[in-house]
Amino acid sequence: MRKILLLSALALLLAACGGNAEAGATAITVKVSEFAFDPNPITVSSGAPVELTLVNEGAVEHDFVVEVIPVEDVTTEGGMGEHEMSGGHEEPDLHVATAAGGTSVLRFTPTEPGTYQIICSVPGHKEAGMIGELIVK
Ligand SMILES: [Cu+2]
Repeated sequence: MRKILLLSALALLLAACGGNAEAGATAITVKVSEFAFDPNPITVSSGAPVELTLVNEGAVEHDFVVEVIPVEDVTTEGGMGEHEMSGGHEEPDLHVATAAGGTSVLRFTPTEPGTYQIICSVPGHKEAGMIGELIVK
């Protein structure tokens, strides 16, 4: 009995300390390089907060853009801020840019199931095939 209590206490402790994600968020690490997102597709759940860490393993800057997607509670951390983007001038619903060798974080809660296109908006990258899929279940 004592052992079981100890094990459940340990399990609670591990659950509380799991990963660096904010409480309750699904943590996903996405590697970017020339010219791909990994993993691809990325699958998340509607209504559940997501913490996406973008790790740039490439030699140039890359970003993560979903132009139109119903989302709530969007925040970014460690991004590059203003940078040159191809396409329209409207700010996409999801966007974080990462310098070569850098890391940035994008947090959001998707609210509508569907399949959404991810692109890297750095000029020429989408055209080079830097396209992915975000699946919201
Ligand atoms: Cu890119």
